[in-house]
Amino acid sequence: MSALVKSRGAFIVLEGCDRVGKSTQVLRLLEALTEAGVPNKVLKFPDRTTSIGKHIDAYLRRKLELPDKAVHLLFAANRWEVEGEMKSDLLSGQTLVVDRYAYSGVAYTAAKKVAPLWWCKAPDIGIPAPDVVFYLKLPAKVAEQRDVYGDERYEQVGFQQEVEQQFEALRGPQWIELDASRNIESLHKDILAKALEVIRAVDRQPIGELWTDDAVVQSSS
Ligand code: T5A
Repeated sequence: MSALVKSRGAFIVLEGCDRVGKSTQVLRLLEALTEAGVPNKVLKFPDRTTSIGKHIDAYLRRKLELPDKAVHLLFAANRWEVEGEMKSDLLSGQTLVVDRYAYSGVAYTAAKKVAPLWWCKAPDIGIPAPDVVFYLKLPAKVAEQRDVYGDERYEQVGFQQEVEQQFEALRGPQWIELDASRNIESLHKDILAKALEVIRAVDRQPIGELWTDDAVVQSSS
């Protein structure tokens, strides 16, 4: 159930495959929103600082082996552990700028082909839904040329191509796809303009919940 509120912050997510430029754009957006006087907070998933996040970090750096389904649930738990805080931040008028979210959770596990799509979505059902998702799209072979590529578990071109296909299947009405091969400033200008539009528009809208009405999830139950 969604709470009707008088005034709240916007929930903005940046998504995409590895090294497409999400963190760079999150930082630019944070600077611009702060300069514009918009109260804001940045979150990044996975949050590697929590006890769950430390296990995820070790897994990504190949220091720890875990079954695919177990690590999927850890990524989801890592979001649920801050769900209450996210809602109260939004309701108090703070705009959240979030570097990866549940879409990454689904896309990376679905790309491994270890579970059906409904199973991948299930642990995140009901988590706050973003007001806008900026999806940065870049061919994996271009991302591979960016620095420090290949250090972590999923940074392999073939796997990233699978992940990209899964992201495409998750597109919703709140998605905005951007060509991530463009230069940093031109991407930033487009993201900022749309973000400010969304911040103005969500003011009196309730916070949504992710995948509660999803057709894939409904058809499995
Ligand atoms: N994962 C995550 C799951 O499996 N399940 C989940 O539920 C979640 C949440 C860690 C991994 O975890 C997986 C997905 C990931 O494999 P991460 O820590 O976010 O996720 O890892 P990355 O996506 O690899 O994050 P990075 O910070 O490494 O990449 P970014 O943020 O996409 O890219 P960024 O901004 O750091 O830029 C990379 C390089 O490109 C340059 C930058 O200067 C930098 O050198 N760059 C550009 N160059 C040219 N043109 C542009 N427009 C550029 N923008 C940036």
